[in-house]
Amino acid sequence: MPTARYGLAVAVVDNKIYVIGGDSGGYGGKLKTVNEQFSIGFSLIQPPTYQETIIFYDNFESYNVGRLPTPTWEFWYNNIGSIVDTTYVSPTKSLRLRGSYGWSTEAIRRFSSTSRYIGYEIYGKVETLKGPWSLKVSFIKKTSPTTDDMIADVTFFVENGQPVIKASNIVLQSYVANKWYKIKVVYDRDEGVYYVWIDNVLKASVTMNYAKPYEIEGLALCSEWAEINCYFDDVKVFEGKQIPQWYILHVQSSPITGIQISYSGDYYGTGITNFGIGPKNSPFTVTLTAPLAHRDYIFNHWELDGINMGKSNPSQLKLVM
Ligand SMILES: [Ca+2]
Repeated sequence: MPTARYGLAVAVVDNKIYVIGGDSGGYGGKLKTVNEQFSIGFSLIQPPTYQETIIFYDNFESYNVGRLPTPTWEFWYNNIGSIVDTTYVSPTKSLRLRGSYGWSTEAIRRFSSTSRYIGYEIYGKVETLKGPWSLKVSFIKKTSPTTDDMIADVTFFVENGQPVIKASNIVLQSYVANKWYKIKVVYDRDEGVYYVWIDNVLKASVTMNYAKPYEIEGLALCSEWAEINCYFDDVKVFEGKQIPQWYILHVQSSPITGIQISYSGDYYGTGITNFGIGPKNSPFTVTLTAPLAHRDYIFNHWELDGINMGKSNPSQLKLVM
């Protein structure tokens, strides 16, 4: 844990530590005086805690080899593909899809949910490294006979000769052909954020502004314009019910205590360091405001886990846990 050696105040949330720093400029313990106007805030976002309920699961074992898995799965556009028994994750079969240039093959399975959190988990692999984009999975909503919105997507690209897996426009990692990857997404429809795991490792939280998050119609498994075989297995869609989480925001100061800190936002009040705000249900937002000066100490920055987060007399904490 970092030590707020020169900090005027430090707030601890879970294992995260927020420090309102003092300026120790000069020798002999004298502190220099600074006058600055501060306005920078910061936020902390972590994956939500929720209780998972499976909406559907499909391992493609119940379909005939050589056929499409219809009518359980719909094919809105192209329909090149079939159930195969040549590669799989679970026990004998998987789904092969192949797009063509200008006309993707998309297998859609409809579902409905009113939950704030929805997610999918799939295993996917490509037979060939070819771009610009090939395997893709996303939530989907049809917008016209030939178009749709793809929401919270994960896509296999070949970009500048390099194979990369992307979530929206964020590069997550590279990939190779003929290897199964486990892809998991949790979409927080109220916050407009989705979280992506590849092979059980959290890779990114992606902010997206989709206007109709509660109008999603289904999950789409796609082989796009690269015209290559893409395979899918063990496909799961789930919804999440949020579990209330209670946290105490600890506001401390070091090396001196007895600093008056005011807080506002979802909760209002003042406290004299060291003190706690809570327990409060997450998520919540508060703005902590430190005095500009206390004795010889001059307020001049906030720290998060020992890292200077910017100069700001008030600082906003947004907790989504
Ligand atoms: Ca299978």
